[in-house]
Formats: sequence, C-alpha cells, structure tokens
Amino acid sequence: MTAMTHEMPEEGGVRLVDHLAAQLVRAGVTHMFGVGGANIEDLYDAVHRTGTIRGVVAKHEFSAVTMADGYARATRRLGVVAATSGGGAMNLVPGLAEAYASRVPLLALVGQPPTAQEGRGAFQDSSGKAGSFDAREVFTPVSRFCARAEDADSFAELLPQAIAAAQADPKGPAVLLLPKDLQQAQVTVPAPGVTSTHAVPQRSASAAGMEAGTQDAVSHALRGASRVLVIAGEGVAAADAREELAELAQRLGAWVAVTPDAKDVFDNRDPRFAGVAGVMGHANVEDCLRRADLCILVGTRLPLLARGGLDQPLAATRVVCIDPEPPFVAGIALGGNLRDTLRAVVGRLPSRPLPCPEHTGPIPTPTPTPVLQALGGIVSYPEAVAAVEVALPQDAHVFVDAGNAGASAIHLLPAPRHGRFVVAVGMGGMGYTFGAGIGAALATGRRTYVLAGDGAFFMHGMEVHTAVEYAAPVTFVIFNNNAHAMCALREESFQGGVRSDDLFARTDIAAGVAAAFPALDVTLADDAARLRRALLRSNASSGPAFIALNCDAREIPPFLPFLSVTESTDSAEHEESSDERGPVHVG
Ligand SMILES: Cc1ncc(C[n+]2csc(CCOP(=O)(O)OP(=O)(O)O)c2C)c(N)n1
Repeated sequence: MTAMTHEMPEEGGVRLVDHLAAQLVRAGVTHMFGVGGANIEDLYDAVHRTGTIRGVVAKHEFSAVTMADGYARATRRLGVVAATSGGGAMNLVPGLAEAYASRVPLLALVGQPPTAQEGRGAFQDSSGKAGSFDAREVFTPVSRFCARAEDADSFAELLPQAIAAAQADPKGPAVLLLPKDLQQAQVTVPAPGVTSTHAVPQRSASAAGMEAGTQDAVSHALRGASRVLVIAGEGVAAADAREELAELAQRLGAWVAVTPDAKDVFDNRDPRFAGVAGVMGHANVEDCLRRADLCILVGTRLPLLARGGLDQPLAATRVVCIDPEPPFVAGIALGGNLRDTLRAVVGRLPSRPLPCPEHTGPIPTPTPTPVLQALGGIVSYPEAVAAVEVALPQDAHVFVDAGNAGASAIHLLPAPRHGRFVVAVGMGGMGYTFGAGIGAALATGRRTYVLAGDGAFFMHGMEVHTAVEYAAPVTFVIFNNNAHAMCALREESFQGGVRSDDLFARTDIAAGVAAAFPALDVTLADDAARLRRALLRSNASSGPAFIALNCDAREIPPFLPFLSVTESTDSAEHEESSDERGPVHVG
C-alpha cells in the first residue's frame, strides 16, 4: 500500500470524490467495501486519502454488498459499498435486494462511464441513451433512493438526501450513480451549517405523531390481556430497542419468541424465551400462541418464514404490531420509530414486573435420525451445533447461511448474549454469510462465526481470500454434505424421489482451502470433539480460521416442511406445512 498524505477537503473547491469521502468520515463510516475498476478508482483513491476509512477490496460485488450489510447489522452504522460500471454494478443487485427486504441502511456508490461518452458506445454504458439500458431502472426497485449525479455542484445536495433516505424508516439501500468525469470534477463545498434546501424523505410518522386513538386501543388491549406472546424481529436490533423489549416482556409477564433472523434480540436463556417462530421454529411458540389472548409483534411484520404453522392460532388471537411498516396479518398497527413507540407503550404499563406463565421453552423438535450414525467421520447437525454452542464466545457474531445446515443452526444454536445472530431471510440467498461475516468482523474486531453448507461455499466461499488478506477474525464452518441437501430433500419429499443433480461427487474442501491458503488454519473435523477443539483454537487467534465437516445429505433438519411430511407419510398428498392460505415453500 502506498503512503499518502491525508488531505481532507477544505471549504471551497475540491474533487467531488474527496468531498464524498469527507462526508462519509463525518457520517462515522470506517470501511467501504467494493471491487475496483476504471470508473470507481477515483473514489477508492479519495477514500484511501482520508486515512480514516478503510477501502476493502472483495472478490465479488455481491459479497461487497453483503460485507456492507454485515457491517451495518453489526454496528447500526451506514454500510457503504462501491462498484464500477457494467458487470460490477450489475453484481450488486442481489445484495441490495437482501438489504432492501431486510431494511438494512446502505449507500451504494456506483461508477458510470464519463458523461460525454453516454449514448455514444461508451464501455459499460448504462445511461439509458441510444439503446443502452438505464441503470437507474435496475436499481430503483431495490433501493429507497436512486439517482444519477447530473452535475458536480448539485451532488453536494444529493449525497445527504441519499444518506438520509437509507437511514429513514423503513431503512434500506440508497444508490448513487456517479459518472467518472463528475467524480473528478471540482465541487464547491457548502460552508459548515449550510444545509440542503432539498426535502429529506420522511416516510414514517414519529411516535409522538401517533394517533391518540390507536395508542388508547393498544393500551386497552395490553391491560385487558392475561396471557401475552411477544414475537420480536430484526427491527428490535436495528432500532437498538432490546432493553425496551425486555421491559415490555417484564411488565406484561409475556413469553417472548423471535423471528429466525432475530435470535439475538432477546436472551435465549431467559425463562421467558419461547423459541423461534415459524418454519424453522419451536413447537412451544405455537403452544404459547394458542394459550395467549394477545400477540404483540415487535420489529417484525411477520413474513411467512416467521409465521409458517402459526396462521391458525394467529387468526384466533388479537394482534398488535409495533413496526415502521404494517403487519402481514390482521391487527392494530403502531408505526413510527420503533424504539420511541415501544417506550411510549411501555410507559403506559404498570412498572411492577409480572412472572410469565409456565411453558416448556424452546425444546428442540425431534427429527428422525437415519443411518448416518453408522457412517464413519460424519458429524450430525445437532452434534455439530452443540460443539459450536460450547465454543462460541458470548460477544461473538454468528452468521447462518441457507439450507439444511443453516435451518438446524437457527433451530438449535442459542444466540450469543452480546453479539449478533444474523440470517438473511430477506432474499434467503445462498452465500450471503461469507461477505456479511467478514463485514461484521472488520467493523467490530470481534470473532465472527460463519456457518454455511458446501453449496453456499461454492457460490461465494472465495471471500475466504478477503478474510485472509485483511486478517479478519472470522471462523468459517462448512457443513459439507456434498449436496444441495435442502433441494434433494424437497425432491424426495415432494417430487417422488431424489434426482441425482443435487447430489454431488465427494469434495475435500478443507484440503482445497489449505492448499490455496498455506498460512490459514484449516481443519477437517471428522468428529464433534475435533470440531470443538478447532473452534476453540480459532477463538484464541486474531485472524481467520477454516473448518470443514463431513455431514450426511439425508439428515432431516428441524424444518417444518420436511417434518410435516415425515410425520404424515401415510397422507396421499404430501402437503408441506399447510395453512388456509397454502403451503409454505421455502428452500
Ligand atoms: C442464491 C440462491 N440460489 C438458490 C437457492 C435455493 N436453495 C435453498 S437451499 C439450497 C441448497 C443449499 O445447499 P448447501 O449450501 O450445501 O446447504 P445444505 O442444504 O446442503 O445444508 C438451494 C439451492 C437459494 N436459497 N439461494
């Protein structure tokens, strides 16, 4: 890395990219994730010159977005991603879609060819001119705000708008398209205190603005309820409202369940903890819901993944939803800023804590254990997750990927007490965790566990290279069943038999990774004890570690669609977890 002087822009004329980088510093941004290229190199240069923000180079732009996403989820700061025009820009789309659906505040800075070349056969032209497609039309549906910078001086006003849009509820990505010549152009920086005359988008009413009638209806419902189940979602973490949630549960004597992407918002070892709601969840949540006369959704709209199997009891229970967006189920909706609203609701309740009624707690759902125990060197999902539970530091972050192994971890692994437990349920895209785990680890310096299948590894596992390059404290754990096991199990359960295309020839991922990265601590864990030792060793190191396990593709995870089939093998239709609105298709 070349040493550079740290020139921060002064008031007056500066390069647009220097102004941009200075604004990111002011916004508290410490990392920018991306992949370089001719039409974004000036921004990387400017970021490098700040001396404050680290420009991280990922292997793929999808993972660069997920790094920014993991960074944002772990810190609640703005995640920043940068990409060049053309293929680099297009690679951002699935990552932005996840952040949009999961309401993660990101700023995507996307290079474009010089304006004079637009519509004239520019390399990677996406200006919408002369038959090229318009990148704005690609990014608009996956962003809260999308604009092309048209001239250098108006950019000074565009940037705060984009940042505000990303951070206003519901949060999400803001995309700025930056032609190369504008990045290099001089802008006049407004004097401190001079703010944009453009309106900053405000999408939700504040708690103070909440209708008094709705507040009263909610207070009435809460006071009248004798048994309450709270289902808490990711919005609680995003709004930093864990304390308010715990206080609500105390004052109501409520059970607390969580959505699959929000295991860390409530202490999993608290006697009130009911378990995970939905298709990867615990039967106890359904029991509690059937016994409750009020269900309060906090920080979740309760999408299908979190309510699969619960539709019937939900329809019979009064529902209150505290979230910036309205719920997917019928109920009273309290919008606005989640933490403010929650505080207002809690403030109207008697402060005396109430015990919650008896319940079984999150007992793991029994799953059929097939022949796998007989196979040497195979670790079952429960054994593997138990080893992770023992080794996991309580301030670590956990990122869980898609597939059978992921579903098992969501069901079985208690969240660390002081770290994040993240699942990308917005788009459920395989391979999310590799970038996201690195982003969280670099942002916080804390040990981060990435739990993923071999399919997810082969999609985006080459980001291990990025972890090695930046010495990120990430422990990668790959559950290798040599299959897209979730797909194979769906074929077996719903399509009359497993096709061979989702079962693969045996791979030795640990040997491959060890050969590629000679300095990396790599383990092939052929039993749970070896896995535990390798995990503990990784905790003691300051950089990345990589562990692969051999698993069995036939093992059935605690996943409602598969369990309802195995429970009703006599049934002719082999329906997935059905409710009155149709089967839950996940995977
Ligand atoms: C990007 C993407 N493509 C396809 C899918 C559909 N899908 C869900 S799980 C899965 C297989 C996952 O395989 P692996 O990562 O090996 O985990 P396993 O189920 O074997 O534990 C697939 C293809 C998806 N979720 N994301």
